[in-house]
Amino acid sequence: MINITFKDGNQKTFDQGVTVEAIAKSISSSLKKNSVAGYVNEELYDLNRPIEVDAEVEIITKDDDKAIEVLNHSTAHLMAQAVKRLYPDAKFGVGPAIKDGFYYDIATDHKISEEDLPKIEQEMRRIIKEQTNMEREELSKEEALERFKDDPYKIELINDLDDGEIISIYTQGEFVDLCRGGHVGNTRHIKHFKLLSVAGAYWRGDSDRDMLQRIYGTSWFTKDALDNHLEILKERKERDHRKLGKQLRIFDIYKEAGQGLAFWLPNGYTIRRALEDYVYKLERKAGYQHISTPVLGSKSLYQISGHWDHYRDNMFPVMKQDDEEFVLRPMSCPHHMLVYRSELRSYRDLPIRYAEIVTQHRYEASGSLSGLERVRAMTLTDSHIFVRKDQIKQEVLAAYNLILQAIKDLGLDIDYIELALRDSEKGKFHPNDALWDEAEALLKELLDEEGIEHTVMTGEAAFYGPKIDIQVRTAMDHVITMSTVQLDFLLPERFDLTYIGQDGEKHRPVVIHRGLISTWERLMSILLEQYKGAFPTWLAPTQIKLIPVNNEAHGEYAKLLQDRFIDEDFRSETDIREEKLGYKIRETQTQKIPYALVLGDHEVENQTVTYRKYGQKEQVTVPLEEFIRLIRKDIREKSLSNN
Ligand code: TSB
Ligand code: ZN
Repeated sequence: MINITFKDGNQKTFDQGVTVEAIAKSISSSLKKNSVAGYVNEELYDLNRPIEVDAEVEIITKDDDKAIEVLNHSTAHLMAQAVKRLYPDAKFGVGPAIKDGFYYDIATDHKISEEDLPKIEQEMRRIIKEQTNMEREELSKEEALERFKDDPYKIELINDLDDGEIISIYTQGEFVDLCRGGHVGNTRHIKHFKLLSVAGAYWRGDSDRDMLQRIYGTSWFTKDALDNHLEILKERKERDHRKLGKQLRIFDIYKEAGQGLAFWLPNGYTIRRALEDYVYKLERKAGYQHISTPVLGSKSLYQISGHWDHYRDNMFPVMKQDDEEFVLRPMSCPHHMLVYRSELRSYRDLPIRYAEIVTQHRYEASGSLSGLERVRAMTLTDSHIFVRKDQIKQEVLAAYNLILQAIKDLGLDIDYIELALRDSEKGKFHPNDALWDEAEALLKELLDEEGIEHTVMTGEAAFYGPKIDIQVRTAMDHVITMSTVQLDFLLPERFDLTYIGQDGEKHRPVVIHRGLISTWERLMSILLEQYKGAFPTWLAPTQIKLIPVNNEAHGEYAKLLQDRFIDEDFRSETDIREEKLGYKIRETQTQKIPYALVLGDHEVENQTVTYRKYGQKEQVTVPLEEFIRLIRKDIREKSLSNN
């Protein structure tokens, strides 16, 4: 007999070899039904793994977060078994549970396509019906190497384990897999799953090694939960900026031109220019001065700033010409430091706020590139603000509030605010602890004083100082940084920046780096996803589409309106193609154009327009002048009524 202690302190004795499932059953049949796995002395146990000694047991039920992971991991095994049956040459890499799903990496001569997935699912269902147990066995390293001698990937994984570590394997019918464990014990517990996609994945993420085929899937405890998740995935796909950007002709990326280099197409570039106008105006009102500096900088400039020491991995290599060495700038801060230093500054001059829409280049790993979200050539709504120490808080706050204003004007959702601090990782951060302590304390204080809710992240600071990042969630459920305010005591020192104080002495200013609404590239990815491609009128590339019912009879009126709209600075186009009216109207919907105007006899006679607003069913007829007032108001107020 063994003694089992539960979390609440209750104790019970069982036969040696009792399973989590049996323990659950002894408590209640509903608990048995809901049990998925267990923690036995804090080790994750399969539902059917025998417990041999006295232990503390915590039963994991379907409601626990861990349960969905166990289920998905078990489903990965099930899938591997099915794949092996269908493609007997298959060898397996790793097959973990991931957020809301699982994957398994597979090496087989058969090129797995999306069309194969239903076949694999069918085989999985067959194995579920067979009610196959997932049996655990523990082996020594030698035994394990012998067992998997035909499987080079598993051999490599086994060899990587520490000597003396217990190696567990799982037998599931004819299929054997190397695994730490945490399974539902029998394939019959797996019910509601779907295989989603196939992608290439390098063995161990190393591009010099074999390319395996990775099948993604998802598994749930109820049909409702599965359906709900599939609906979310479908929605996500539709919102994915890479898809929308192509469909709406916003941007494109051409392999021939290079990875991570985005091209702005006419629609995208129109939006970008509207955003540019907006940013310049917003910053002028907030006391910023605009400057423009070169995309190249000398290597020595980046040695002075510290980028060369701490940021080189993100920089493209040096270009040598004559006896000069240049780099493509990854940031503009050094340039702005030079502009500050070019004049004698007095305490009365501060704060000085230099803003620039900065084109810069960063070497980002090819695997991390993702549409417009992470690129290698980018243009940032940047600023460097030079302040006295007594001005830090007020200026950080002003920069932060300006960011909030811009985000509000754009109607964007923030996920959370992050305070990014340094950690002890060598080389990543400048080593002057005193400067770090002061800067970090200041930002913390400010966030607390202002009652700004935030999450603290260590190790995410810039190399020159801590930052407040404004995070958003992408359609693919990644969190990315949109806006940033960064406090920097370092660069002023490295560039020996000074101002003359009231006391007539030289003092050191402090720099605030501010990214207003990210780079145009990342911002566009966020806008596309959050607007689902339907831009508010003030940003829409085409705001108004004019559709004469009959070119001959109504074309002249269309031309009159078109000219009038151009005078009003509205972006309007006339569709005179030989297409059916219904087709033209439908197209304005797929192109997500805010206003579609159908012009017929009635409109010509009465000098009216009949318009249909994007996403609305009904048509409205109003006098021309009233329509013009309506559009002006829509643009001026940056109304979000298309969303
Ligand atoms: C704010 N020197 C500061 C600047 O003064 C700076 O460059 N900070 S940064 O490194 O955090 O970058 C600013 C913003 O650029 C980020 O917050 C992010 O929104 C955007 N960004 C960074 N890397 C990329 C990339 N690879 N692709 C697209 N946008 C990016
Ligand atoms: Zn900067």
